[in-house]
Amino acid sequence: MRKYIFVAGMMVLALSAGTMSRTLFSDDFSDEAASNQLWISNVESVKLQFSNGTCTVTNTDTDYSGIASHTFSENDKSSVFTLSGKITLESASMAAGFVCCLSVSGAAQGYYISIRGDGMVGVTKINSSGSGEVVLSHSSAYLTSGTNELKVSKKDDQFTIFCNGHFDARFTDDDFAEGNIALLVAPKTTAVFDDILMTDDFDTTGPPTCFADDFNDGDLVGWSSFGSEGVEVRIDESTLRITTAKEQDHYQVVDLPLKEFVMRVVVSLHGGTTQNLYGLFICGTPEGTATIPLAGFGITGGRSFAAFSVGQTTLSPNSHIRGAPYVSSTGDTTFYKDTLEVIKRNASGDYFFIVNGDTLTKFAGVNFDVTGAGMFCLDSLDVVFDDFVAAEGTTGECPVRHLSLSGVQSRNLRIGGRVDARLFDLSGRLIARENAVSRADVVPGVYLRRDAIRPLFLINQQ
Ligand SMILES: [Ca+2]
Ligand SMILES: [Ca+2]
Repeated sequence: MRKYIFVAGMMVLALSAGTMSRTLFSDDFSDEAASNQLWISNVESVKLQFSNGTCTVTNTDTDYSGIASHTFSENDKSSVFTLSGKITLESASMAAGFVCCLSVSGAAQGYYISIRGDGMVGVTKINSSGSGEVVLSHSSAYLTSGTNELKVSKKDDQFTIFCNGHFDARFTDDDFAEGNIALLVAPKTTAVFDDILMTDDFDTTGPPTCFADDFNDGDLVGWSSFGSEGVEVRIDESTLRITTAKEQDHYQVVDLPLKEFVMRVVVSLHGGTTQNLYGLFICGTPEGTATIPLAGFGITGGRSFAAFSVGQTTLSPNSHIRGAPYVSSTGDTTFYKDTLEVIKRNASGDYFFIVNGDTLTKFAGVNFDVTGAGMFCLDSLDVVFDDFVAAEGTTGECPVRHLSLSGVQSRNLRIGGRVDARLFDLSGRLIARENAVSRADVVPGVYLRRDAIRPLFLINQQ
């Protein structure tokens, strides 16, 4: 027995030695005088204050982001690294983060990676002339309104961003291989930093391959949504309840790349019309257009179904569907449950729509790469969803997401033509909300246009 334990212990040691990383830099701000020597601000508008084991950085400039940088000696610079830290923002409009691969001779060139109080994540590359190029900017389902951990990992031209330990985004760029680091604060921002850590390893974690939610823990971490404003979406008795009014629709979506997959949900219609569809959908990422490519697999309370792309809906009746509640002659109401499944078995094949174990149809009308999946609900419906899973592969199995991030709200994004005019300036400020805006309404320049799932297009206006 003793021998066995010894051998097992040796194995653990060997394993951990293989994955050991070297710390290139760390500051938990527990020693104020030491921290004071590690960071430097070169502009009057950026002030650092060390207290309570944290570092508060305030940028009073109204137009420019500011940095407090740390300079490495040449030997300590690494082109492979993982940089992380905790950031607390005072308000939703503020933004802060890190600069990596920073060079401060001339303009402060490098990669500016930030999170904003309303859940946006952004990366801007600043070159030696000081001009910026937006690399990405989108909404993360894993940011909270409190303290967030932001992490960026780099190797060669590969960058991965994590929010609170969850994969958020990847980008590639090889302009700046290595450099210094900095704490980044947007204009008019106060941010509290803590536990800054930089190691010399690369985190190879990629996008998730599955997502499951039983809606038992009362929040919607990991979900985003789009559709109409004002839809009632809530956790109700360990289920997700969506109630739409007239002319409202709702799409509850998880950012998940899928090729061959199984998706499933249990759904129960509790009220509303028996004519309108609810069920599962998949979507892609729009390229240069305002419309999110989307395919739905839904049923109605009147026991019909449809597999459809936008604008091509035909309902077919099917008696395997249970549908709307039944009210007996004595006034007792029976609520039914329908299990909906969408299965895609190979990369070029059809999508099978299965209800309560019976394949109702196969659908071939999907001509986009699937980057999101979830549940939808058209207008005038009261629908209860439970036990959602979407998983790459053939098993349809995935651990229920056991995330609990206080303060996370399901983010309400917008779909379709209405998204088109959502223009942001380079610091991420919304400058046009509705589609009433025309190109003539904004001054020439570079803007961001955000779509609902994985935003962002650079628009060069003439
Ligand atoms: Ca600390
Ligand atoms: Ca449940």
